Order: sequence, then C-alpha cells, then structure tokens
Amino acid sequence: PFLANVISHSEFRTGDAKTTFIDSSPELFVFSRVRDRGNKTMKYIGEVTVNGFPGIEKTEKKFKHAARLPKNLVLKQDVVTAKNILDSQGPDAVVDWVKNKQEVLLTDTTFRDAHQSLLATRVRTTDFKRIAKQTDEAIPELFSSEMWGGATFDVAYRFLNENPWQRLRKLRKLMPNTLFQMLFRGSNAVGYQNYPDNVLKEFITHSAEQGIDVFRIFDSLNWLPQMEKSIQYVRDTGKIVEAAICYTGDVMDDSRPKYNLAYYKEMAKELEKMGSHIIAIKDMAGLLRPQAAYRLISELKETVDVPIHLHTHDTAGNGIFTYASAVKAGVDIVDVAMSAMSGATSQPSMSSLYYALKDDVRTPSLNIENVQKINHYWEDVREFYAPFENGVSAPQTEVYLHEMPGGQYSNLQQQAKAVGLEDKWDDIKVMYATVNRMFGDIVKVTPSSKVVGDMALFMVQNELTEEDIFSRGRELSYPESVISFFQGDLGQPTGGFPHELKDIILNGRPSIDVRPGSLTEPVDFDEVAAELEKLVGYPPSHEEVLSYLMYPQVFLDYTKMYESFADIEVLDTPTFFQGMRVGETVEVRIEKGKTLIIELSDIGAPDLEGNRVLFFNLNGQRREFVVKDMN
Ligand code: 3PY
Ligand code: ZN
Repeated sequence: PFLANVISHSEFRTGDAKTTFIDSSPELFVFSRVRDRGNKTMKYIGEVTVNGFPGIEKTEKKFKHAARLPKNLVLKQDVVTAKNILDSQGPDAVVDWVKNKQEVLLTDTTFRDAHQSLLATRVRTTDFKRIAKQTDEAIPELFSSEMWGGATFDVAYRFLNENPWQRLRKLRKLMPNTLFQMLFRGSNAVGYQNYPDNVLKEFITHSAEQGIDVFRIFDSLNWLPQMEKSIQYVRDTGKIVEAAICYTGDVMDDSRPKYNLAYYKEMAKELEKMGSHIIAIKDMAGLLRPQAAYRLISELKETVDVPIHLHTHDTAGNGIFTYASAVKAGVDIVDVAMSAMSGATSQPSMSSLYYALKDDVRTPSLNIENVQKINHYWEDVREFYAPFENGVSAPQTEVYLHEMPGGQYSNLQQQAKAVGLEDKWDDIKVMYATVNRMFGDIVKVTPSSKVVGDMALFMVQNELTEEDIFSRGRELSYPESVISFFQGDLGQPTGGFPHELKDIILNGRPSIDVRPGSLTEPVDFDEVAAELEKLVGYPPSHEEVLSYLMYPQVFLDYTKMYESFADIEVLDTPTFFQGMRVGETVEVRIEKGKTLIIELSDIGAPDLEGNRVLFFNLNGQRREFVVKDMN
C-alpha cells in the first residue's frame, strides 16, 4: 500500500519527483500512520472491552445517544467580554470593568472544580470540546470559565491518558471570547509538593502563553511567603492575578479565634500590596455560612480596593443563601456551575442563583434560556461518568464538622476505596476532623488537605487512636506526606506546628521554618531535558519537560500509554470507559478528514490461557486482536 501511494502521487506521475520527495511529502505516510492509529485504537478498545477500565467496575455498555447539543441559542452581537478587554487593554482595565458592573459577575467552574468535586476530575476533553464554542457564544457575560489547574493537570495524564496542555489549546481555540481561569497552588503549582522558583516561573509563563488569563493563586496554609513569587510571575506575563485567601473555621465563632475577621482582613491587605488584581475568598469546603459571608465580604469591601471574588461549595446545601448574602454585602464575582454539574460537593447552580437574585439590581446578566439549553448537554454527559459519582446526592451539614474540601471529597473516597476502606468512610470523615485538631487546626486545601487525609486514612487503616499516636507514635511509620509536612516542606501553618506531635512524627528528622523555595537550587532545564530524552527516546519539548518536572512517573506512564494506544482522547466517553458491544460500530475522528469506522463483530471464547480473539472491521477490513482476559 505504501508503494501504491507513491506511485499515484501527483508529483511522481508528472515526473517532478526529486530525491527529497518522500521527506517533503509527509502525506505519503498518512496511510501507514492511519493504519497504525487504527490498530492502536482497536487495541485499546479491545483491552477495555474485555478487561474493563482500571479502577471502575466492569459493566455492560448501555446503549447511549451522544449528549444532546443545544439548538436555537440566542446569540448577542457586539458584546464586549472580559476577555476582549484583557486582550486589548490589559488587566487593570478588566479590574475597572468589574468594579463598574452593578450586577454580580459569574465564573463558571463546570470545566474544572465542578467535575473535580463531583466526578473525581474525570471529565474528558472531548466532552468539553463539544460544548465549548456554544458556551463561549451563548454565555458571553461571564467573568471567566475556570477550566484548568487544580487536579485537572495530573488526572488528565494519570487517569484519562490525555495531555492537559492539549486540552487548554483546543478549548482556547473554541472559546476565544472567554477568560480562562486556572487554579494554581502557589509554590506547589499543580502538584502536591514545593517546586523551585524557576519551575514556577516557567510553568506560569507557559500556561499564560497557551491561554490562561486568570491565575487564582493560593497557598495551602495561607502562608504569604509561598504565594509571593507566583504573584510576581503572573504579573510579569500581563495576565490577571487573583490571589486567594483560603477560608477555614468560622468567623462568627469567638471560641475559635485563630481565623477571625482580623486574620482575613490582614491577609487581604497584604495580597493587595503584593499586586493582586482581584482577591478571592476560597471557601474550598463550603464552610462560609450566610451570616459569616455577609460579615466577611462587607468588611473586606471596606478594607481593600480590589474586587472580591467568592468561591464556595454547596456541600451543606446553603450555597445560594451564602451567595445571596455576599451579593448584598457587595461581592463582585461568584463561582457557579451548570446546574447538572452543581450542588452538593460542587459549586451552587448558575441558574438557581439567577432566579434567586431575579428582580434584584444585582441579578447576573445572562440569557437564562441559553443556560438551560446548554445544561441539557451536561445532564447527559454526567451520566457517562456515573462510576465516578461520590454518592453525595443530598446536603451534608456534617461538612461544618469535618471541613473536608469539596474537591477532596471524591478523591479521598477513591483513595479509601483503593486500599479497601470503602466501608470505613464515615470513620474516615470523623478521623479527618480529629487529625485537623491534632495538627493544630490548619487550613485544609490541596496539598495540606491531602496530608490530613493521608493521616486519617493511615490511622483508620491501622486502627490507631489519637492516644495511640501520643503514647507509641515514635514506633510508627507515617505516610511520606505527613513527615514532609512536619519538616516544613509545605511552609508554616498559622500559629506554628504543635511541638509534641511534631517531635513524635519527625522522631529526630530535620525540619525547616523558612520558605522551602529559598533553599532549593534552580532546575537546569537542559539537564532535565537530556535526562527525559534518554527515557522517552526523542528530544522532549519544553512543555514536556515541565510536565515531567511536575509529575515524573505519571508523565512517563502517559508517554508509554501514548506509544501503545496513540491518542485515545478522540474516543467518545462511553467507548473510552466501557469499550464496545458485539455488533456495535463506532466512528472515531482522528483528525480533520480522517475517521476510523470500527465495528466489533465478535469476541471469541477464551483459550486455556485466557486469551480471547476479538474480530474487528476497520474501515471495512477485517482485523483480529488477541486480548488476555484478566477476569
Ligand atoms: C485543588 O487544589 O485542586 C483544589 O481544588 C483546592 O480546593
Ligand atoms: Zn473549590
């Protein structure tokens, strides 16, 4: 077939072919590449069809229509969006634009926190892509779309076998008029550990170049030295800095004075001084009750001049009331999600908030019919991810006691499941609160929340009580993250570490009390690139070096998966998670103008070793694959 391609190539036939002909005519390779792509894609489908998707129960694939796409959306002409202003006039102009709005502005978190908090971050690029353009056009009034960062970066590589940078670029193309917002964990970037300053700088710069406009920067202990560099690096890119204060405890509770109003006001003033364009209150667990929201926002509006952006989770069921109170107190922007992806551990619903505020002077500006039509799409998409649902389908006011972040809830649950502690979930939540108290009442958000979660899992798994830790704690081997936390690798908690526990856990190991980044050598990117080249066998791009620095093993595993199965991001989601049924045909568009039509015609019985033959038709040609049945 390759030869046939050469012979029929027009340049060859007219006799103009030069010696560089094959090199300069890459289309000749398309045939074999497509065949390779086809084989790799079928290999993946075969594996999942026989053995299921790792980590979820293998179930019969339901017949599923593609998700409904909205029709007859009403598109406004001549809307000047926040993105248009940033691109033409820069971040300060966006700040003025926000300040001049009477209505409350909205950030849609459907593409990031909503699915992180409801579906263990598993929503795939293909499902965002199909609705991206319509969202951009039909809801142009949004402040921003939060669509990157947080756990999306590693989950994309680790569990979805897709490239998060590609997601960013693809959506950027489809949504040119929407500000793209990412969640950035300060000195922990999009990871769970501290990174050297030059890695932060390169990561931020590259993210900005690839399309991020608003960086919500937080530190998991609200420790300012861990945020300062990131704030400066974002300012250097000309994008928008949104420094966040993580909300914990209860400002109305005088018996818990550590995180009181003065604490938040002081931090807000500092962040404004550091150059933050907007200040976010990041209520990652949904602890900010309505009265507290009114007080906190009113006081912050008096304290700083920059806009205030409020983020909450609806775990306890009070999210809309909290937002309505914050709106009354003058909050500028709030985070909401498409209704089908909202509520419970996710953000409050965009359309519910709209109706809650309707007829108020601060009603968000939206075409609510458009929002509802787009929501139909999400109703369908959510069903594809049913195996990842966290089971919180009703308000859980116990969050006020355990204080677990919405984004962690589903992930910790998966972690517990993985170590066989599914039945102990209620104990784990109680232990989570105990561990927080033992640690001195700390801010709990990635990665400090992971430390608390790891310790809680460890204690439940080993049937340890608080007393056990204090009486025989020196003999125990704690999770790596817990030791590293007490060593000061995530920075310093408000009020310092509890001395006795620190002593027990470190058991003689050294610790630091300065900013970890001040002790780390800058990374030599060329050296890392050379190291990575040896591992992957080709010269990596700068972007791949950054990914490798964030998550070395996860990135390498991803490249191996890519080698075996090519770009499986293009598969529809039911096929990706469940494979195919016998007799089914799927169409896979691998690139513009190239579609694989794959039919699974039969699956043979297993032989003595458990091998099954799968009979496919690929674009009308018979193909057979052998897959070992692991069931
Ligand atoms: C993350 O860092 O992923 C979070 O969602 C924190 O709330
Ligand atoms: Zn959140």
